[in-house]
Amino acid sequence: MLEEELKGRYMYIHKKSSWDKCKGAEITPESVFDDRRNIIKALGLGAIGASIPGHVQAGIFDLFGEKKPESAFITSPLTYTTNPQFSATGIPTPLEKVTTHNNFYEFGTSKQDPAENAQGFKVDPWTLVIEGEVERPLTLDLDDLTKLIPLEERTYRLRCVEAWSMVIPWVGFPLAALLKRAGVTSKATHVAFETLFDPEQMPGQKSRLMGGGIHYPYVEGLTIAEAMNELSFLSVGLYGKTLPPQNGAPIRLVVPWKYGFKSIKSIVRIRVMDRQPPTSWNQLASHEYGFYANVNPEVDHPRWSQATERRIGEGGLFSAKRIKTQLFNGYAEQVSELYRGMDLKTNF
Ligand SMILES: Nc1nc2c(c(=O)[nH]1)N[C@H]1C(S)=C(S)[C@@H](COP(=O)(O)O)O[C@H]1N2
Ligand SMILES: [Mo]
Repeated sequence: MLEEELKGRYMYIHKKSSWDKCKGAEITPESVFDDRRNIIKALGLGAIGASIPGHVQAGIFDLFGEKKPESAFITSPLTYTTNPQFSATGIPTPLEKVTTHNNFYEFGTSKQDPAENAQGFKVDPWTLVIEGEVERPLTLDLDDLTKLIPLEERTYRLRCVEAWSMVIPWVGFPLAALLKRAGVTSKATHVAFETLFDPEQMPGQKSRLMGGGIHYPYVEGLTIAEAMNELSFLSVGLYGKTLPPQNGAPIRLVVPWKYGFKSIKSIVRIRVMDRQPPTSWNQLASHEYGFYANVNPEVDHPRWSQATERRIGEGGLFSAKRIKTQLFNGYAEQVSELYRGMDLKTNF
C-alpha cells in the first residue's frame, strides 16, 4: 500500500468529506472482506453472485447479519462473437470479484453494497432514449438493447480513480454504432449520459449519506470524438451473460482509457449536445475529478498517487499485486490522437 494513499485515507478520516471516493472499500480493510469470502468458500457455496440461487444467497447474507436480497437477479446467456482486436493482456478478473467489488453509489458506497442491495433491481421494462442533436431520435426497450446491434465480446482493463483495477470480458456493441443509427448532426460536440433515477429502487438516491453526496441522477459525458472512438463501448453483459445489476444492468458505458467513473451504469438517456455536459464527480469535487478523467500515472489525484494500481483478485490474501499504471490505461495507440497538443495536467 502506498504511503500517499495511506495519507489520503488518514486525511479523509480527519476531513470527513462526504465526497471522498476512497471511503468505501479503501476504509474497509480488504483482508476483512476477503476473510468473509473465504468463509463462504469454506462452506462450499462458491461465489456470491448471480449464479447462486436466491435462497442460498439469502442464507449467505443471513450468516453475516446483512441485508437479504429477496432472490438473486437472474442473468441470461447472450449470443455474440469475440472481437480478438480487443483482448486485453492480463488474466481476466474472476467473475466473483467483478460482481462483488463494485462502485454503484445508488446502491450504497461500500464495495459490497451493490451486490447486496441491487439483486431486486428491475430492468424489465426498460427504456433508453437517444435524443438531442440527432437526425433520428431512438427509443429502445430492453429487447432492443441486445438485438438492435450485433453483440461482440471485448476484454478491457478497468482502472478506477481509487487506484484499483480489473480485467473484464464485456459483451456489447460500439457506442459509435448506436450514434450512427441515430445520425449525429453537425452541431454535435458532446454526448451526455444519464443513469436511472428511481429512489424506490435505489436507496442511495434517497439518503445523502448512503448515496455518497452525489446529486442524482448520476450523469457523465464524452466529447463527440471520444464517443465515436472505436474503444467506446456500450456493455449489456459480462462473462457471456447479461449484466448483473451491480455492474450496471441492463446497459452501461465502458470507456477503458478513462477512470472507471466515466463508465456510467444503468443508462436511460443518451443526449447528443452542442456543449460540454455536467458530470457527477466533477460537480461534487471539481478540483479532484475533471471532465476528461483520462487514466494518467503522471497526474496524481490531490490526495493519492496514480502511478500504480492494485489488481483486484491477484496476489495473496493480505497483499494484492500492485502494478504500474499506464498512460490512457494502456490504450494510447487508439486514443492519444484525441488529446494531441492538450495539456493533460490542466485538462485532467
Ligand atoms: N450510475 C453509476 N455509474 C457508475 C458508478 C456509480 O456510482 N453510479 N460508479 C463508477 C465507478 S467509480 C466505477 S470504478 C465503475 C465500476 O464498475 P464495476 O462495478 O462494474 O466494476 O462504475 C462507474 N459507474
Ligand atoms: Mo471508480
